Amino acid sequence: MKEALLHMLTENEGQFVSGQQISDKLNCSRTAIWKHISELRNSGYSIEAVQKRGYRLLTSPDLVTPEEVSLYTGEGSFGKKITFKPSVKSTQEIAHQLAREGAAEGTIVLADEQTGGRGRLGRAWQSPSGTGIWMSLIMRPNIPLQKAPQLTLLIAVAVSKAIEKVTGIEAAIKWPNDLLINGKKVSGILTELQAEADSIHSVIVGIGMNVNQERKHFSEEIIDIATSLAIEGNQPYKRAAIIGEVLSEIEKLYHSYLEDGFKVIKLLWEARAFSLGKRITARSISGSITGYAQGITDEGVLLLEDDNGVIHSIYSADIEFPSP
Ligand code: BT5
Repeated sequence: MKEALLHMLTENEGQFVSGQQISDKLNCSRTAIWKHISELRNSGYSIEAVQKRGYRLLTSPDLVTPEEVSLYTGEGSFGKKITFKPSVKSTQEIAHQLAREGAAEGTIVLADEQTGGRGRLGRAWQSPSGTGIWMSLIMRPNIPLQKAPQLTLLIAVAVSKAIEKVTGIEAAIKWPNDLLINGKKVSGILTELQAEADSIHSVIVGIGMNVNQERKHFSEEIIDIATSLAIEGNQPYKRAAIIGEVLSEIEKLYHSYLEDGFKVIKLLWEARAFSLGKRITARSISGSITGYAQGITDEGVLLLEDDNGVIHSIYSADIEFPSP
């Protein structure tokens, strides 16, 4: 009801919507409308109420609540089901639980703040309140296990496209999961699987994106390597609008991927890749290899040619750029 009311006010932003119109459309009493208007105001929406004219939405806050995000999720099925928590340890944990309980593909978990946000290999992901997008998406692709890394690349392309659409800024992809603007990390992706033998039950895609942080918000540890959309674009952005765009790009690419395979995604990925053709060091638990990044395979594996001309397939690693 609150969500439907907000939809009505937003569709008519800046215009009055009468109490009668609202109660006709939403089939509710004037008292119920007033209660929801008060709740919206308490959440930061500025709504004018004028006798005989009705209600008018003046400004809305930068929230990632279901009612705000649903204004931007469009017709697709990704983001139709939203679980929102003001503060959580990690949205991944909640999404894993929901996936085990049978949550539908496209379900998302959002938090305003994560107190134990995680990156790959047990690393931490800084997720302060009110500034970024901390989201987990449940996917249930019917693909063999070894093709799962393709999904990380698909998500990276989608996030890069969404950033470009909303801000006009190009975000390059550093294999496999970093999005960089001017060489600094603006977003990271964590893909985790629930699978057995060769079958995938679900893929939990964690997307972290720095949106409205200023430089002073970053800790010492990441201040030299991190950036935000607001820093790069010199203006604040609405997180809910970006979430809507990210989900819509993911859903479009995902349908194309399920119908036509990885080829198109591969081309899009390569066009945005930051590390291809560059001299890199791939560091993993089994050691490190330095050489030139040649490209990715149809499976999404990185090919690295070392100084002896041997080509290595890199499945999982951190990429660094060695000093010459
Ligand atoms: C990643 O890991 O880049 C994946 C990050 C995924 C975060 C999302 S948020 C929603 C969901 N819930 C979670 O708990 N996680 C996912 P990795 O490639 O391992 O990068 C981690 C490294 O990035 C850290 O060791 C820091 O150096 C750096 N880092 C940490 N926080 C950052 C931030 N906010 N912005 C940029 N860099 C950061």
